[in-house]
Amino acid sequence: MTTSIKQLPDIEQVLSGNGACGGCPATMALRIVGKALGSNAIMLLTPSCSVASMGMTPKLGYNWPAINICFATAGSSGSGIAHALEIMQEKGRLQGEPPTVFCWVGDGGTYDIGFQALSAAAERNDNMIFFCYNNEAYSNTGVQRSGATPRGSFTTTTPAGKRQPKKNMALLMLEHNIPYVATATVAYPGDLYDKVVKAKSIPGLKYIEILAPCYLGWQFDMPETVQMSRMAVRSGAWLLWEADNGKISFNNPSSLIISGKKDAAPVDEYLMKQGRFKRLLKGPDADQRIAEIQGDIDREIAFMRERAKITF
Ligand SMILES: Cc1ncc(C[n+]2csc(CCOP(=O)(O)OP(=O)(O)O)c2C)c(N)n1
Ligand code: SF4
Ligand SMILES: [Mg+2]
Repeated sequence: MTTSIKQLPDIEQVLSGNGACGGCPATMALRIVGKALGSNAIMLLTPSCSVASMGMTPKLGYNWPAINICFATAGSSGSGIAHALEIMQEKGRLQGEPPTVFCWVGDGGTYDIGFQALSAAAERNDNMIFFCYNNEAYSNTGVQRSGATPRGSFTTTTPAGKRQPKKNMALLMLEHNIPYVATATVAYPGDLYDKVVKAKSIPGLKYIEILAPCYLGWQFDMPETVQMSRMAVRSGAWLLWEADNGKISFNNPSSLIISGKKDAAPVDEYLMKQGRFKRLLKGPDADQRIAEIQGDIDREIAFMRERAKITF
């Protein structure tokens, strides 16, 4: 059974007074991740909102040793730290439970700029948890499009709306044959918490991607962050799933959509809540553009349903 929000531990690894926007989904997600990981962990971050938010030593906003690394290098830097810890253990220089190595990286640093190093780390199955908090754009630098930006979305580099669909990064990671892959989002904190607890117990490379609706980039009212996250799931624009050793299972409420017990909500309502789709919705070809987005979602649901049937 999924852990309820009331059952989450009191431990706080994200400290008050950090520099994130109010209602920041990345920070909310990190708070839940902190409850699952505890304090015995080493954090690696690439340039992003989470770096800009954390402040400077000795007044760091996150209660872990945190290493600020180059954009392209989360995978390789995580591997280096993980191997260093293994060697220290072998030589008896590290006693007790070794710290969990985790990368905390935006979608720009995962889907695009850091993909090569992540792919190589996954192929080697190096021992770390790689989190992608996905706000579907390069938010920290003023909202440019990334490989995670959905079709139709306005960004400063897609002024007429992005023409291409987003890629399915979690599935790409699954195809690296790593032991654990999961998706999550902030409206389902118990689901995220349970997935991180599980990932922590598994050796090798674990990939967890968290949809993080960012009010600034998506252009909605700040207090609606969690609602937006829930609407993404209910419309099927974001599917909650996990894969243990390659076997995919879906989590509620996505499992109901996948099994056909519940229809996904039409995407219109979700799109209309977000200013980043406003130009598209006002254009003369609005109906066709909405149908394209709905088509992307329907195709993804159908594909994941079939992909989940393949087990070895
Ligand atoms: C090599 C390099 N290119 C560009 C930048 C500028 N930069 C800093 S943060 C950022 C955006 C990161 O986007 P993402 O990884 O999605 O994280 P988010 O800002 O959305 O949290 C960029 C482009 C940089 N620091 N280093
Ligand atoms: S711009 Fe978005 S992701 Fe960045 S700190 Fe603000 S709410 Fe968080
Ligand atoms: Mg981003």
